Amino acid sequence: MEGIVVKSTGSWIRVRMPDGTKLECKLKGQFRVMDIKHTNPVAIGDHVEVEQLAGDSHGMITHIRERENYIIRKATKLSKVSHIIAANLDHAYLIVTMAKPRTSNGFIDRFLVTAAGYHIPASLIFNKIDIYNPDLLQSMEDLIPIYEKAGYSCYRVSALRGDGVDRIRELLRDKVSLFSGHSGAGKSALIKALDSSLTPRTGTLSQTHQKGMHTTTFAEMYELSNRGFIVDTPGIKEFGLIDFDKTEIPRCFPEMESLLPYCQYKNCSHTHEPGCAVKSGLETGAVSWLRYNSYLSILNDS
Ligand SMILES: Nc1nc2c(ncn2[C@@H]2O[C@H](COP(=O)(O)OP(=O)(O)OP(=O)(O)O)[C@@H](O)[C@H]2O)c(=O)[nH]1
Ligand SMILES: [Mg+2]
Ligand SMILES: [Zn+2]
Repeated sequence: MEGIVVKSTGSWIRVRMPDGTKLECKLKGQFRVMDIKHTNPVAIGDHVEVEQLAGDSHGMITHIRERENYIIRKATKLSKVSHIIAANLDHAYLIVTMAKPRTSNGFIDRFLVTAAGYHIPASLIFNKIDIYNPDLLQSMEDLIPIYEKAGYSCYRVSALRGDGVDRIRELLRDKVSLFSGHSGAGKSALIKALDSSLTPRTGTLSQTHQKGMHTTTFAEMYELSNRGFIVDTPGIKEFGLIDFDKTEIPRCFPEMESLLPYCQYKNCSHTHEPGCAVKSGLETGAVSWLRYNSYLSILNDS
């Protein structure tokens, strides 16, 4: 029997079987040492073969199908082992908030670069539009065209009030999607709003800093009635880029990628070289300064 991993808390792995039931499984011993680079040999979204012996209430995972893609994060910037957040994704959504908590442009761009680096299409969901004052709404409306022009879809949503939720539900139909973002951005609340029969735990914000309290502690895949699967993930503070070659970074900015063949130098870093098409793109407006500054910052850290 083949199923999909929907939750993994260490020793137990929950697998959704083809009939929709969930089976708690263990890994057959040989996998534990198979992949020492990752802390988790099995990831949410993995397609696995499961064996269930007569009389056993749990199953044994005997085989993991090759992943079409996956998204990884490191425990810390310096750590050698990494954690596979999820595998076999059709799309990744970043839940962005202008306030409570604030999502910075740098964080948005690192998420988009990470998704591009793993070849996963990405979009932005601006949540909590019900609480923004005119200034914050204006900042959001200033930001959205910059991302749309770079090739990313943006959605305006209130998980609490319901604005834009029907649209998101349609986007998720028959797809496997991931929700990421800061703690408190409303990833779990949006899943609840998409389908009231789903009950991920949602948290409150800290009184002092208006930040989330890390309510979701393990990633979990939820299923909508339209056969959309969503991976709810724990909130993260920053996206550490993993195993990225500096020369790959410009390709992870779609609006820059199309200009790269026109740079005078093949190995142009788009920082100081003459005849740089990306820098000309800044003059014409094809590349925004906001995104270019993120590029420089990412280049600097990697
Ligand atoms: N006003 C308003 N509050 C919202 C909205 N979406 C979520 N919230 C609130 O924000 C708080 C955090 O929501 P969660 O869904 O737990 O946030 P999360 O992103 O899952 O956070 P972690 O699990 O900690 O990563 C809760 O108090 C929600 O009620 C929204 O659209 N508008
Ligand atoms: Mg959550
Ligand atoms: Zn260049």
